[in-house]
Amino acid sequence: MSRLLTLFASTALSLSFTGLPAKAQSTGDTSPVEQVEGQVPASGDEGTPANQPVETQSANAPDQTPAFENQTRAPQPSNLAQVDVETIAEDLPQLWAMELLSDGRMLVTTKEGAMHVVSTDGKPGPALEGVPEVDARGQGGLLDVALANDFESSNRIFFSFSEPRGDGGNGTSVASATLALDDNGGGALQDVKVIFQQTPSWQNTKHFGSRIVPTEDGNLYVTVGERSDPEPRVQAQQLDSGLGKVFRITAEGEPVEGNPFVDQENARPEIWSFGHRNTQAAALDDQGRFWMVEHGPKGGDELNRPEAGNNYGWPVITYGIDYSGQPIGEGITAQDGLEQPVYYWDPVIGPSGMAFYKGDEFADWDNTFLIGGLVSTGLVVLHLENDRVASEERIPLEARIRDVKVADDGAIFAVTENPRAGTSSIVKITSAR
Ligand SMILES: [Ca+2]
Repeated sequence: MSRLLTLFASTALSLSFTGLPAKAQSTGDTSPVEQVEGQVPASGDEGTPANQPVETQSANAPDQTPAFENQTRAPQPSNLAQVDVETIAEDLPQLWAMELLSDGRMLVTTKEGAMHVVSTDGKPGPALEGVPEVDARGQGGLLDVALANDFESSNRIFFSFSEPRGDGGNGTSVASATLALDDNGGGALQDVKVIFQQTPSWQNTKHFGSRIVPTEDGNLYVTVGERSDPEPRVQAQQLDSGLGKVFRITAEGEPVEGNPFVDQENARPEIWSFGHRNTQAAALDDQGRFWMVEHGPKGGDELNRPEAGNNYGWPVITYGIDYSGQPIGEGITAQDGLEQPVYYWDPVIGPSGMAFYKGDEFADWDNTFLIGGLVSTGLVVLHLENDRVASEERIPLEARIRDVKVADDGAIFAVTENPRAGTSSIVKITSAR
């Protein structure tokens, strides 16, 4: 079932989308129907030469100016990667997240609420037993999955999901479980325990986040959304609300000692940073520092490296505009006390899934972040220098990318999704030689 396709990052794909309006865009995190309507790949102009920005479409907010050089539209690197793309699994149910197991199998979550192990030849095993009920409407579902650092000995996993909380209300929750696999490709989650609940609950189907990033000391960064609607949106700025935050919790769901607001009254002790919109891409760098890419409004996706207690601005400052065409708030992009993003995209990439690249397969990609693009329909490769973006490269994959992982040998695995068909594929990306 393998298909091998060689892509040249800057030249290979001439994507034909005739009949679609040239500037149509959809956010990566709207409802499933909107997600695929009128979408134009933002994978860049395939004819753009090296050393020029890959993004050539008009900005949605052309009058906004970056706060520093290369905060947006950084040039492509001099050497553009050439990749081979091999489909290793297809016609899977629509997936949300993937973890690579040490034997080459893949642990995946489906948006509708199941967990499977996919064999090395691309076949999903029976649904694992013990997955709790999820609210899979809209953007909800079974979301991220992460292996504990001691997974090889403990079989412990963490996963996040849109938890039904009664009366149509819901919220993002994180659970831990022990993965007990059988010899038939299936198995069960045992000792399932909800360790953390984002509150307050809200009655809609939008902006659940979420990613779980285990740290070396056994704690977890957890990203969530601000539930999108005007009323909950502003709670991203409120320390007594769990909306629009990054949390740092222990493996038991407790606030980590040393969190910035543990001693502050009327503040949630689990909060690490705030003023975030909706984050579905997050990873540690090789120094163990936490980075993430959040979905912005129309033209406002942003890369941040959240530091303890800092305010990342949403919805007071942001790049881009509302999907209605109106400004967000006062339409400002900077304010004292609010952090600037390291980088932003206008138009958006629709970020989902993120990995720090380490490995021999792509020598030129040392010290890069790989980011899945729902809207850019490929991988975004950010080359870093001194914690800023030095160059941006795109690997078009002709599909919405939901998650990205790097294997020990440096090969890259990307999970695609097709919300209209309710299907996903897993592709393996290696260097073309
Ligand atoms: Ca921000």
